[in-house]
Amino acid sequence: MTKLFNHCEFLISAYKMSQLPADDGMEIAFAGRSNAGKSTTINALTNHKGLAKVSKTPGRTQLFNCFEFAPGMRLVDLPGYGYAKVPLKMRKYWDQEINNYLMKRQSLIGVVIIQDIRHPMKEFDQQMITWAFNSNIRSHIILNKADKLKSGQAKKTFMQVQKQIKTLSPTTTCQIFSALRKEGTNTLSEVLTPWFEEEQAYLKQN
Ligand SMILES: Nc1nc2c(ncn2[C@@H]2O[C@H](COP(=O)(O)OP(=O)(O)O)[C@@H](O)[C@H]2O)c(=O)[nH]1
Ligand SMILES: [Mg+2]
Repeated sequence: MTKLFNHCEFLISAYKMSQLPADDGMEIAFAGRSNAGKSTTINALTNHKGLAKVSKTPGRTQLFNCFEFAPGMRLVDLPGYGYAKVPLKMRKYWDQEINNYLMKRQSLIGVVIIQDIRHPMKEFDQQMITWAFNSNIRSHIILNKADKLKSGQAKKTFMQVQKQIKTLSPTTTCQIFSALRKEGTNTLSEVLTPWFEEEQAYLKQN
């Protein structure tokens, strides 16, 4: 197994799209509701405990946090979507900013959608899956915090979610995950590595 993500460095925290790194190369975005575990997942994947800031206060890290693991290859920790406890004005700003990012970012090659396995497939998650499919962007779902459930229960949810995904997007993949215990990181890496490889091969041909 190649360890593509093991030398990942923090690049920049952007408050707006214009502050993001130049829109070339390729990047994968980590999306999901606030507190689902986006930052913890990036830390588990990159094997770097303090890389992405894990927040004790949900909804606080409203920034695009960018990390680079090879020249021009980035992971982006998106702001949590639609968190109810931040002021409405701020929420609207961020929802709009995330939409902008998704619509305009040329270097975006895929999205990882992080969900709390105890609260899967909320409206935003479904929208993201459908949007990714319609936009020809790869997508992978992480059912995080599996350590909070008995394994039978986790598997049951996994099966149900898989069925539901199929109705929205036949290409979207899904896995059980625990960022806390780093369970599922190899699988995640095995899913994401070919995304970059495919894209590189495609870019070389064109
Ligand atoms: N039990 C458990 N807690 C987790 C897991 N992943 C993240 N958390 C906790 O959930 C909270 C939110 O995590 P964070 O990564 O900041 O979520 P984000 O807002 O999506 O970036 C933190 O208290 C984490 O420690 C997990 O796999 N299991
Ligand atoms: Mg975070």
